[in-house]
Amino acid sequence: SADAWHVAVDLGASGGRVAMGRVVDGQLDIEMLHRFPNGPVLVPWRGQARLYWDVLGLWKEVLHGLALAGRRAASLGGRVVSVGVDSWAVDFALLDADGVLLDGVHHYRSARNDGVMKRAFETHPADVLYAKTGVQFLPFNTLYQLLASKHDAPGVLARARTLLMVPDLLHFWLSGRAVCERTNASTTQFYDPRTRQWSSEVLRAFDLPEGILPDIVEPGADLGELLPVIAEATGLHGARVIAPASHDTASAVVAAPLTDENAAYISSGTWSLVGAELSRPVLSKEALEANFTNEGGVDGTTRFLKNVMGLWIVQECRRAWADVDFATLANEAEVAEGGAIVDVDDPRFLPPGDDMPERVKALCRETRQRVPETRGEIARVVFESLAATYARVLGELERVTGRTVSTVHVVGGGSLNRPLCQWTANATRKTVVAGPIDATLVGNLLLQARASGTSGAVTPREVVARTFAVHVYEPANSAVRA
Ligand code: LFR
Repeated sequence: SADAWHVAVDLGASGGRVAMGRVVDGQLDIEMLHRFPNGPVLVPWRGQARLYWDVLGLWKEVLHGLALAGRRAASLGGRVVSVGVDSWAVDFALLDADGVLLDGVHHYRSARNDGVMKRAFETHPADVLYAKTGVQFLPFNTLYQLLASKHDAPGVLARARTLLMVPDLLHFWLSGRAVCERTNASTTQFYDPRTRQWSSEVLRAFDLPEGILPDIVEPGADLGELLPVIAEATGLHGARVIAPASHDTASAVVAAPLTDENAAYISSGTWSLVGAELSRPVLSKEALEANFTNEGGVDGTTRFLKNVMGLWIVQECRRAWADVDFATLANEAEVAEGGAIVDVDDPRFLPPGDDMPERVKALCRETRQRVPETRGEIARVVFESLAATYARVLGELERVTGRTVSTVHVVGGGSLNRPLCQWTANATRKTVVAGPIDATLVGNLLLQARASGTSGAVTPREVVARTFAVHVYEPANSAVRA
């Protein structure tokens, strides 16, 4: 309905955004209100580097964005009816018995996770863990981070009474309700996708306290009105807090205009999440060997996907290159000499660092390929390597699920990258449909609209199809092959 606005807070690893949106005649109308940077903060621990998120700094920007939303909606003769937060996954806050934040929120790229997953496998074989959780093995899954926390600072976990994922923490500060939203809970690796509950077995096996895990709520859950102090501070009187699909990737999948069950998606941002929407989890030996994850989607669906390192490598290179913008880099890459393909998922790419261009060059050198020198050449190696990896992962997806992928939907910031989309079409030999760009925000807004009953009978994907134009890329002849 025309005067009811929803506010989405969308936190990404490199920046956050606050936007408001409403559904009018089956189309989404979005107003971008506030953008702010995000990134790791270095804090030493016993002389070693540790990375945190500036969670209070983010919260301050969120409050500012909410105040802007209230004023803007009023100036349009409307009002804000709901607020919801999505963010990256796996990271969490621990609260004590008084609901006070303990220790801050660690960044998933922090060195405190080094070696933890490998040690965990010594006592709990990977295949057993996969059979119980169906989660891709990544060294920063919440499970390993909790073990790292226990190792570094045992007092923290001992005092913890509540674990909240990042969006859950903000929902708690907005509404006073401490719950875990399902799509993000499913990334922890102590959630069982079959029972759809926390996995007592896994928690017990690692001697982790199940009592700190709150109730799981569905995406779309109404968490009540904004706390009076927050309504006062932001001017949003009467607005409700509605949990969207709080894992950003789950929101992006809501906004991917998939038309049939053979359509695949790539949610392309800091990470590239390559996968399909399934009606149930796949915990087979083949899925384990391909190291796919079974994350929870909306309406009981499974996000069967794989994390690929993504545009992170280029984001870090940009810092070394005086923050040259993505469009310039894409143009330079398009005309640069290419040909070298590196393993973008090499663990050496995981930590932040000003030497990211050097890391790309070193991998080319090690594999006896032409070493890129210019910005454009380095970016081209990364983009072509991403495209080759997408092709390989989609091939694995087809093998494990027995489906033949018809179309690949690229959503998120990477959908703007023309050469990357074309090289993806070439490498996968599939039609690539690019857009929408702001998929995480759009999915967040549309789930709030559906839950509040302001979008009428149209489904979120129908709204996306009616609202956003897409760009289609057909495979062309190219050197890039799977
Ligand atoms: C993407 C994302 C991925 C998750 C990674 C780390 O923004 O949420 O889905 O694996 O960040 O949390």
